[in-house]
Amino acid sequence: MFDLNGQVALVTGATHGLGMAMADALGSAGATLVVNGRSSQEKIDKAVAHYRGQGFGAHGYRFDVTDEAEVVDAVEKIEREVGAIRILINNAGIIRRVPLLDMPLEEWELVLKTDLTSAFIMSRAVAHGMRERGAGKIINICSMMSEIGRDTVGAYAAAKGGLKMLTRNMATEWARYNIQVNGIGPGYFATEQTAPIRQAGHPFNDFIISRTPAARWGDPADLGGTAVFLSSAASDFVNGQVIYVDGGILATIGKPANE
Ligand code: GCO
Repeated sequence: MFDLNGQVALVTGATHGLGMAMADALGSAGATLVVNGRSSQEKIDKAVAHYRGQGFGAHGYRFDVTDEAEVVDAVEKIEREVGAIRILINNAGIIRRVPLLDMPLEEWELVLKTDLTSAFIMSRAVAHGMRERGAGKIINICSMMSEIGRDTVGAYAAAKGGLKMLTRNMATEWARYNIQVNGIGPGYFATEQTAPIRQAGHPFNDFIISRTPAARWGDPADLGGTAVFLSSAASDFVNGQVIYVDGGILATIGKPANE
């Protein structure tokens, strides 16, 4: 039930980080991978070589997930050149750590467009074909910030909170077409995005370790199993759920520093 052989999986933002880790897991389960990047063809080519180096079928396409015309063209090209997209993981995203009182409107709009509107654009572009074929899997990469906030990530939290509700509404409208739409909410993972707050001795690093019951940062490979589950027949009756892969941080208020 976890076999993805013969299925085409489009993972956005999979030239590095969590997207690459999830794509690796889907490739290991047999999926043919399609990865995208926005800017650097070199990065895309390097990522495709990484996947092909593991024996996975892999193809790279350069397009901007926030540009609907580019997305519609890319989906049409992918489905003509590689095959029908059965699995979409909306992973591409950015973060800007700026207090709300200081955040320029342009920055706010960039985060919302990249982290939330892109999922609407991408999912709608692939869902038409999934509805016609009577099957599909869409996974939106949410965040712990879909549930809680913290200083300086207000735009990101608003986008990720919206993405959780968009996931539920996509599930509401598309489950009848046998399209399962769900989310994954990563906790704190060791990636490029969190590198600035993971520096040894950085107060945030110590804080996260103390607030996480598993007492460690997530390893991107920790997301693979959940990504395969939500991409496979094992989740055919799962709709509108966000699975938090967070080491338990959302389950607890934490404990006093001296305990
Ligand atoms: C931050 C982090 C978080 C993580 C992740 C948590 O600045 O607090 O970047 O936002 O990236 O999204 O789920």
